[in-house]
Amino acid sequence: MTWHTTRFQIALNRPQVMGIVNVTPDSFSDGGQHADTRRALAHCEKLIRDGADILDLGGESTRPGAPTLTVEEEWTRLEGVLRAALTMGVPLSVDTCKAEVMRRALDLGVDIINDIRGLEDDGAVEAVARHGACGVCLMHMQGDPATMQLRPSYPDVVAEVKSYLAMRVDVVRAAGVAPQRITLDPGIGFGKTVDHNFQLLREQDALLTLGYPLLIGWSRKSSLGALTGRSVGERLAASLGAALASVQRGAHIVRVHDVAETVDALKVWAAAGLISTSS
Ligand code: 9MG
Repeated sequence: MTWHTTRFQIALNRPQVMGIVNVTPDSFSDGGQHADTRRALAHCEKLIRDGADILDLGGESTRPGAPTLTVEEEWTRLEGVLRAALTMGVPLSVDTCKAEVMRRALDLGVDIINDIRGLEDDGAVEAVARHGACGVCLMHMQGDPATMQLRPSYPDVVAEVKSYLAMRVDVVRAAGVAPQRITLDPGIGFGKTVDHNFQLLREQDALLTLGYPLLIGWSRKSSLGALTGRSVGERLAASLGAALASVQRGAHIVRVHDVAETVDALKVWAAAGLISTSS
């Protein structure tokens, strides 16, 4: 299986580690946009040294209560980082929901659009389809980031996530996006309780039957805090456990903050013969 993206055909015969780069202002620094750009680029370089296969850059936080940005605000954060990171030799993903930000990023040459809204915003499907080659990650979310954790509810979370992702695949394929460009993501923590998230992990194989690579993000999420009683800064071990469990259950790409530790854990998992290198 390979994931076709703008510049790279990403082989998925071993799990890929997608490193998270938040291009958000540093609340402890008053150095302005240039300082934030420099800091984000230094983080990109670190994650690549740590073994990241893919970088995922986002300018707008998806945490409940985080402010929403205009296109110009989001693009001001992203543009300089994207231009420089495009020379770093690894596939570059942009985490955005806005069609105009997608268009601008794709015009610069980014490889992947990662959309927590499954390309539901006006013009998003068209932006990806028109490009002709970029990869795309379609994620499930119930509600929107501001309110999604107030009262998530499903008759059957796995069935609902699966049918939503199948429906979004139909939409993007009908717009002309080739299947090799698509990955799917159940959206751990996006409009889901702790039980919903762990049910999705236990029954992840139901999503694999859709026939697309799975990208999963458990890193530091609050369900791990609920399970372990740990604060966000103390969730490394739980994040590694969740990454390994999701890979064991067939995930192709794990989206993580702690790249070096995840790469090491996956090496041990592979040496133990627990990772199939054929599918
Ligand atoms: C942006 N973002 C935050 N969490 C995420 C997750 O679990 N998956 C994807 N694809 N994107 C995410």
